[in-house]
Amino acid sequence: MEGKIIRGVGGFFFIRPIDGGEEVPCRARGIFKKQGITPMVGDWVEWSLLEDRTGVVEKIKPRSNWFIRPPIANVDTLLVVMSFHKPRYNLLILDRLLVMAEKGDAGAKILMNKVDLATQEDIDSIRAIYENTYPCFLVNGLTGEGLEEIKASLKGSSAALVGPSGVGKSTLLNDLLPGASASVGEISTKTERGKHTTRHVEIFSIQEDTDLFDTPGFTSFDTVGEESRELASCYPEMIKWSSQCRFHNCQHLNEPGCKVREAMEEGWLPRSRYESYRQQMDELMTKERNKYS
Ligand SMILES: Nc1nc2c(ncn2[C@@H]2O[C@H](COP(=O)(O)OP(=O)(O)OP(=O)(O)O)[C@@H](O)[C@H]2O)c(=O)[nH]1
Ligand SMILES: [Mg+2]
Ligand SMILES: [Zn+2]
Repeated sequence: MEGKIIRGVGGFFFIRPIDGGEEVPCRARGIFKKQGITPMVGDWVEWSLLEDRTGVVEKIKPRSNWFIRPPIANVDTLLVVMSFHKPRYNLLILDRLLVMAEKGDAGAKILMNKVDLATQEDIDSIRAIYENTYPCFLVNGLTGEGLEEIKASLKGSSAALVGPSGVGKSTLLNDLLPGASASVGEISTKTERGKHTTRHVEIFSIQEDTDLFDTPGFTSFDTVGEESRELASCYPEMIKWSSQCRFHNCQHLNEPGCKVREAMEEGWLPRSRYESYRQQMDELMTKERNKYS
């Protein structure tokens, strides 16, 4: 039988059978562990039913893509969620998540939530940075405002809500699927951060053929996976400048004749995007130095 893993808790993977019907708790065959493979939420699998009504995952189908943090597979679009306040958005984390989408060959949409707490200045500055590069939506989790268009655009695909704790991912899921009853947490009054309310990745079917992953938030974020020489290609708006740099292997740091830096200085490329690129480059190059020395 075939199905999709829609959550994993306590050693069980819950599978939604492809032909409908109740979800089935399954264990993974021991062979996966020996091969160092862990089934992931989002995996399409073959499974068989045991007498006690639990199942066994027999085979994992090839993934179209997958991510480590959060651990999710077969995702067409990352819905990168940030809030205007409580917690205040962090452009470096936002850019890291956009890089993650590019690296994983997923589309990305930016959902700026808690628009009720935004000033016009906040809205304008986010727009100025991203509007030419990524679809950017202003949403309100408390009222559901701004979600209709997003919902329509997701039809027939699978998308994941990702972003820091407390930005409102589970709230937005509940708006998109009344009845999902995903737990929603408070914001710490002291730190204005979320409290890690969502603990596990879980898939919800929000309309026909449309899966939405709710994922746990995080407070810190490390550069993962990518290599320094690939980073620039994960900034779509840099590509047209980088092809004009004097050196074909320009890393857009301090090289003479760097058109990317020039574009930033002349205001064509948002400064914050260039700065988050540099920050990640520093981290990746330090990592690579440590690895090869
Ligand atoms: N003012 C305001 N508050 C919101 C909005 N959307 C969500 N919230 C609140 O933000 C808090 C955190 O929401 P959650 O949905 O739990 O956030 P989360 O991103 O799922 O957090 P984790 O599960 O910890 O990763 C809750 O108190 C929500 O009521 C909004 O548009 N405006
Ligand atoms: Mg949550
Ligand atoms: Zn350059």
